[in-house]
Amino acid sequence: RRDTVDQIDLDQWVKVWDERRTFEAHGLAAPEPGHDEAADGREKRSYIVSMYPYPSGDLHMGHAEVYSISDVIARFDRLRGLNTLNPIGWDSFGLPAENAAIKRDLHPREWTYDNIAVQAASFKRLGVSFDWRTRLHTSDPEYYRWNQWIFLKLFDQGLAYRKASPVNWCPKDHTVLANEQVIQGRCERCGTTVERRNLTQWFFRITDYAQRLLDDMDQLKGTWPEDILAMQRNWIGRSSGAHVDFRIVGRDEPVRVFTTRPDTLYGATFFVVAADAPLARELVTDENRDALEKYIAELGGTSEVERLSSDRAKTGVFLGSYAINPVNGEQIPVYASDYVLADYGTGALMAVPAHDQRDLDFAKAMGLPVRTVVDTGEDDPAVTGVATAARGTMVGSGEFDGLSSADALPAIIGHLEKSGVGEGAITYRLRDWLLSRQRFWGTPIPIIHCADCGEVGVPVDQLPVKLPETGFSLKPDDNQSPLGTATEWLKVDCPQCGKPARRDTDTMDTFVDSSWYYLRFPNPDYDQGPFDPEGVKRWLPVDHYIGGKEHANLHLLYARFMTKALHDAGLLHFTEPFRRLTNQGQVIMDGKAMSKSLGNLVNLQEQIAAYGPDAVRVTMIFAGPPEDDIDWAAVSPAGSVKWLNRVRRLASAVPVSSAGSSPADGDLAVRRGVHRLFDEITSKMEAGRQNVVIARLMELTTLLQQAVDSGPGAADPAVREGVEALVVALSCFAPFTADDAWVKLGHEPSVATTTWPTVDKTLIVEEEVTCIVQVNGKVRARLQVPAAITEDDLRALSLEADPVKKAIGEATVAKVIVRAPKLVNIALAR
Ligand code: ANZ
Ligand code: ZN
Repeated sequence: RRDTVDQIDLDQWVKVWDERRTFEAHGLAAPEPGHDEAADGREKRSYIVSMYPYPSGDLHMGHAEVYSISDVIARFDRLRGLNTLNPIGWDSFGLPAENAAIKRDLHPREWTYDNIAVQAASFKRLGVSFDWRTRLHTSDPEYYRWNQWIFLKLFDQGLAYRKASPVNWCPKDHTVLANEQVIQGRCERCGTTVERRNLTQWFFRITDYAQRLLDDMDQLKGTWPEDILAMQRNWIGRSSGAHVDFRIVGRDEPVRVFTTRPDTLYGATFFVVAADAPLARELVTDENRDALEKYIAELGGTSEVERLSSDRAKTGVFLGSYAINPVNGEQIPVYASDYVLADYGTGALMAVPAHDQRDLDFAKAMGLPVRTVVDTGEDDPAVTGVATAARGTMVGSGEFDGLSSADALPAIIGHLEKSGVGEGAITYRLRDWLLSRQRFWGTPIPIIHCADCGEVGVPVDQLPVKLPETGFSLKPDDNQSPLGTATEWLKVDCPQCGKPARRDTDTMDTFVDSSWYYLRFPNPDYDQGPFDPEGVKRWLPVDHYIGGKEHANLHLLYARFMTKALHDAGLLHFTEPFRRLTNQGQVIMDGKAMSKSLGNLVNLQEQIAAYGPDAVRVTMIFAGPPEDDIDWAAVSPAGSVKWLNRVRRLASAVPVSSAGSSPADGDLAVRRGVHRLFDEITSKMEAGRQNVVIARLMELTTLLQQAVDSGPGAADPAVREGVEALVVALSCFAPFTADDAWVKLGHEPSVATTTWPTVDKTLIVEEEVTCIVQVNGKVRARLQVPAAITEDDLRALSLEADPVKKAIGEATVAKVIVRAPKLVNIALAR
């Protein structure tokens, strides 16, 4: 196999790197024997993790992007002298393998491991600098055994539990779906209308960690993208307010509601419970039971976002019962509706239509009264149909009248607490993590159900509970868990009493696998626990995590939770797993996401065949900042090929005889140019501005070509110095081309084992000029500025200069005219 453009033997290079173990970290779980790491610098480590792939087929363009970006980071760190670990594994449990298995009547294992082999070969062909010793597959019993171990650890600590709860159910894929997998009432994968079912499911108690998940984001400020932090904050959704107990006429037990506006308590004119919560059936009177059942049957399939949307027409049924407002004894009617969520707050609310839009819409739909209790100065919501949510002055609220609503809020909470009918409260939108899946290709939940002893954990010395060889071929319309059909596998004696019992037939959400995989890479064969404590101490937390934005909520939240839970179990020394996070954009085509149905898929292997792996990688990086989407229709892999060939010709032009010459003997102007550019390349690299680095490397190529053609010539030591620097930096992006050029320059491979060139600062002292700053035509300051200063920088600098500030005084600046670098004119408004 040859580079189609200019004959680089790619396979040969892959072989060289493998044989020389070029990309292996120095010591995985422990230092290599005979190394005093403090002395040889290997103590300075860097752990770069890209979100591991799902083996859905061969690598696609999206994979090429994320691994190109993370590989640049890893290669740069290695060249900077950091002992760098860049691991690879596969997220190899999951639904597509199972669907493929059902279709072809082969065990899901076949499809999965075939695809892994294909992807592994493609990674090598792309020249990604993984340390292959870290390789793991989550579907290996040696891996999922530890999912089970961790599950049992959480189970023992009360962090894993089972409860019945309404869930989204896809009747075609035959599984529970998370809320975010339901798009407009349909299954994200197959488009089937989702049903609501009440199932008994396993949960992790992530809500116990809600506040810590919020608080610990302080550790991530500045190193995680702001929007991701905002999304996490939103997802956790902290609200503060009060719990209030409403008695129900004719019932002993009160019903508790959560409200963020206890100051509006006197304005509650009705009461609503979630139609799909058991409470609705408890509160309904006999006359209204049929109506409720009919309403419930019509629900199903509506996503939470839609249910909460204020655009949606409100529906509901009267339950025939009445709730008593604890502050004024008023009896208000109780309704059931789907705009109240069963699993938020308490699944019930006091409705204040004057001040809450959804309540107002419901009141209008049902003809219920609207009573203003906070005067905001706006028009009457009963007339306008627009609820007034602002703060204001209390009215119609008994002893609290005349107070500002801000003062009334704590006063009413105090009143509730004194009377024993409520208290200040904080709720989180975050729910417990539903991890049960009724699918085959996942980690069996290591629980045994015994008629006498209940839920009993499988003793750890009996782990792993391996998947049976049968059960995967269950058709999606068969109405049970696939593992439930493995009749022999199911039967087991209770570990506590020895009587015949039954294994749990659910498997785990694959987000369990990915919540801790980065802990296992330093020693993927470790068999004394899920991860090697020495390896973890050595590499964790992850220095830089790279992956898609689609994981902004769940995966990252689950990984953060798991880290904290394992920390609390005494197994980890840190509480946040990822120090720094980068989310790459998507690869799109003509402005649209690539998809089979749109017919705009770009095939990675075809791109590699046409342009070579290096050009594909360079094109990915050069297309824009890592965070931005790449429109493959707007880029030019052919242009990248041309540039790479120019670099190779340049390297060939430099005579081998100049190897080892002293750069100090080189042409000064060329050296200045090279060092100035390389200084910028280094700082942009540190800042993660990879696309800008490529642009500067292209400039450097041109500069050096000119030096060869019309400057001091190819044999000048300054040219060699520049070309070597170019090739070293290039190795981060185009490893095949760089090593080929490195050898042409007369060196031993691999360029990846050299070091990042250092910039001689004395060569890049900037030229300075004097800039005159005028205010209304009078010279107020003379500033020494770099000759290359930008307009924006110069404007800012001038406005900050003390004499200029003084001259401006209280006046308003009307106009600033900047003629960089020598003149700034400031005009004041009169
Ligand atoms: C009375 C009230 C008056 C409310 C008012 C708001 C404004 P956040 O802010 O998102 O936490 N609520 C309570 N439980 C609910 C549930 N299970 N499903 C849907 N809505 C529920 O929302 C809290 C507010 O949403 C609560 O405060 C409650 O309405 C409603 F002028 O109580 B409020
Ligand atoms: Zn038992």
